[in-house]
Amino acid sequence: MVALSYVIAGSEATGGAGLQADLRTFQQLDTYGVGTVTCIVSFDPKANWSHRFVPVEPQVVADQIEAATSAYDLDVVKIGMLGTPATIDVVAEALARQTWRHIVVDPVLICKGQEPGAALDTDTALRRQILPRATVTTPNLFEARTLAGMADIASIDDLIEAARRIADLGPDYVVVKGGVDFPGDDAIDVVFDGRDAEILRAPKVGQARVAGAGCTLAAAITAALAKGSDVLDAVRLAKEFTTAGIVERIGGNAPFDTVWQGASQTGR
Ligand code: PXL
Repeated sequence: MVALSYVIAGSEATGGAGLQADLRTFQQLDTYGVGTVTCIVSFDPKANWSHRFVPVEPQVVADQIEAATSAYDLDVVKIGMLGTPATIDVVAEALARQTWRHIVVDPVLICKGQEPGAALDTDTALRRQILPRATVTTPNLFEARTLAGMADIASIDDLIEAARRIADLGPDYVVVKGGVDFPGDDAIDVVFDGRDAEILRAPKVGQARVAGAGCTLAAAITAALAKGSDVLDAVRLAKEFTTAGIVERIGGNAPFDTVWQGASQTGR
């Protein structure tokens, strides 16, 4: 039978990030995608494409999780944007209700549409209630600085130190993504397994951020794990998959391009 990949995340209305990117990634990697929507983000083209954010009622999130986990024996899940402390309570309870082979947490911390006070509560809840359950977490540079409490991450040693500190919060594996903002010509990711760090490199594809790259990477890790990969192989495959999708990125009328998940034969 085909492997099942599950995601609990937000909808992003242009389709470039969030659940839409996750489900395309799951499909492209030959897994059956099941999704639970936590919130709806609709960028506002009249206001510089800023985020408009609407949470889904926590009970409706709980209902979706009940439907998904009752219909299928899901054991590998990706957690994307959760959005509010109330949603985090519901998701943390659901994660505690069964055993999971893997929980991949993309620690999406700040959404510009949220008021800063609420966002801080959400960050704290994510750190306390979700991150300790992660088998893999995939912070970007900004999220790594916040979670590790480091003002600056500018060298590979800093990336490793950040990964170490985040591993102390509970996750078994930490993937810190350097991305375009990290100095140098390569997109560098550090994979830390609690003992050793492996450095993954690929030449940067330009200097502009591409929307959906973080979502796609974590979703590709999830799909590879669902199919039985070990974590290091899953991260390596996910990086290749995401890099190919950035090379073949899709542009429209928004001021950012998005990853094309159909670009790669990696992992198929
Ligand atoms: O890329 C982070 C992200 C994740 N999930 C949703 C988003 C975004 C960024 O816009 O909207 C739903």
